[in-house]
Amino acid sequence: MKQYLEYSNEVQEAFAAGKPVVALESTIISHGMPYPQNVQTAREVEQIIRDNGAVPATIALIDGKIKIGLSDDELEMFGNSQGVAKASRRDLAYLLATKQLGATTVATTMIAAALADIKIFVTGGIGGVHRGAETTMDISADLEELAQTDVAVICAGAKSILDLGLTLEYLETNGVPVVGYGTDVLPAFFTRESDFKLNIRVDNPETVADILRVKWDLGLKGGAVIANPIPVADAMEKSFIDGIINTALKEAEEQNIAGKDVTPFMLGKVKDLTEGRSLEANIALVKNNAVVGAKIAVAFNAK
Ligand code: PSU
Ligand code: MN
Repeated sequence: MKQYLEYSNEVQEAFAAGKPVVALESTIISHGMPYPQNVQTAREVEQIIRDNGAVPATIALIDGKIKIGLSDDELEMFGNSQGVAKASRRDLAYLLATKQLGATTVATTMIAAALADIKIFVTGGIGGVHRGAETTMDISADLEELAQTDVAVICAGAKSILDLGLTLEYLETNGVPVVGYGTDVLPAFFTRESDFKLNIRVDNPETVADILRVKWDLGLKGGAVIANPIPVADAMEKSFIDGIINTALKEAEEQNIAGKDVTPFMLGKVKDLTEGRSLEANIALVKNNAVVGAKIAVAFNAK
């Protein structure tokens, strides 16, 4: 297995020194944001993680290897490449065997992090159960991964392009803890709140680390969702973003968008329809998650 993993110098040194490491995904770079904001944001997020006492490991598939940490040149090349494949669990072996550039989703980043023994992973939002899933069966592989792979995902909840209620039901069925970080309700990515109450609220990184430790000590397989609301100053108006999402959903249906293209299509449409405001919110919430994720990694590492 080790032959497929390649570590950056920084990550290697972090492991040798026993420092906490935080995984970062790369679909957000290739499919979630346009160049050059994607590379700039990725760099800034990495620096925030360093500033908060942990070491960043951005994960991507390059030349037949699962990269655990990218060099500056690799990040630039990756963020500026056209046609990077979106790599979910099903695509991983194919993309490595054929040495293609692959962007890791939440699911695949969790797989890679677990292989590298990284327990804490920061991103923007997770995939989930799509609206209309009762007929399309479109349920993100992210949820199945959370059910089985021991990595905690710090995110700003999930976008209401999804059916948030069904997403929570799915996570509950699969025994995945959803921790509200300083919130009693599931955050909805662009907004701090949704109609869905959570049953775990934690207000500090140490308690999150304690929960993760106990869960995995008990052999309770699977991940956890740490849902951290977007900062107040960056949050969008609920009625505004709901309207945009409904328009985007209609367009996706009219254009028969399906399968792995649904989420990137929706993300792109929402960005266009908000004239870039959603991109700013997206960048702000990922940075906010990086602060919290690094603190959780530090606390987890101290146990
Ligand atoms: N949601 C976001 N931003 C993202 C994604 C989801 O708000 O960038 C990306 C993540 O990489 C996530 C993937 O793992 O989309 C989910 O894709 P799908 O719904 O096809 O499983
Ligand atoms: Mn899907």
